[in-house]
Amino acid sequence: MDADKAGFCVIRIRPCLKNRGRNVIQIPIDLIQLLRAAKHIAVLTGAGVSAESGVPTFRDAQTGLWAKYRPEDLASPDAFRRNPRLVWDWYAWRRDIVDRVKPNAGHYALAEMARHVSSFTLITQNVDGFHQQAGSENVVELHGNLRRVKCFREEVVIDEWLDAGEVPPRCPRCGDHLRPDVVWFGERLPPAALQAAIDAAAVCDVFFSIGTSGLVEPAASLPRVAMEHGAKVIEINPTITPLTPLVSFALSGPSGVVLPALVQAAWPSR
Ligand code: BV8
Repeated sequence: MDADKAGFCVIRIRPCLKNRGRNVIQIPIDLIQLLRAAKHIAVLTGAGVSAESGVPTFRDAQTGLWAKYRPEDLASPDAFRRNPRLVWDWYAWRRDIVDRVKPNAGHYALAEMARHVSSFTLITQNVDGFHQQAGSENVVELHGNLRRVKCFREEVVIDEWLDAGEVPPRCPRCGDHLRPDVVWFGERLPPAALQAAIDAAAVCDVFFSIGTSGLVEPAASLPRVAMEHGAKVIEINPTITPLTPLVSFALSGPSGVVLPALVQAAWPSR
């Protein structure tokens, strides 16, 4: 544990070769005790939790023909009105990446953590559905899911549509364009999901912020809601974020390495 230049404690999580060459990660005992005593754990995840699966984060530069676009410029209703095909193809490209990779050890460790706590709420900003694929239940999807499609005009999720070769395809009900069922910038979050996230942050005794830069609102305010209600906040991120100076434990490392070690340390499997 070393106090970073900014004077707050960051726990650098690095495997150290200690016993018979097997990687061992040291987790502070007071963090283990906090987890074992926790009654309600709430977790907020961002793109970083899927990075080790091979899904680019929003901070990662876009590649290929998307390199010249900022995600914020494509993920908006105006961008879709201006050029529906461009935005549809961007989501098709992202859906294709997600379809070719798998959840990682971090996703599975969170599904495991839920089995050891009486009350557990997993809130995600991710639209890749990897938490559910890794076995997590009742995942609160704040920003939707790119595997679902809805009508641009009526906002109704559409499961089947006639593929008349038009891109984007048309809504079978009203004929307007179909769009991915995700929340675009400037759009309201699903009220039930947002309320469930705020409620969990307000009652939890431990709140995790994992793999998020904490720049997009209202999701970025959830750790502060938890702090204001007396919860201990733990951040897992290889880089410093605006939240790092405020948390009880800042675990600086990749979530696919840190989370399995944390769960094993707190709830050793036989
Ligand atoms: C709204 C879905 C109003 C689509 C997304 C207050 C102040 C300022 C601005 C605003 C404000 N309130 C609202 C705004 C505007 C805006 C906003 O916040 N803008 C930002 C850019 C300043 N918010 C909105 O527009 C929201 N809507 O406010 O509506 C309203 C209200 C009522 C009625 C009508 C309207 C909607 C926001 C949601 C937008 N949709 N996604 C899609 O995916 O295409 S946001 C999208 O970007 C993601 O879902 C996520 O939320 C965000 C990306 O952030 P992260 O997930 O954190 O990812 P990032 O790449 O940034 O960082 C990755 C992190 O992981 C890094 O820190 C890195 O170090 C770390 N990492 C890397 N590898 C690892 C790792 N960590 C662990 N392990 C590793 N291996």
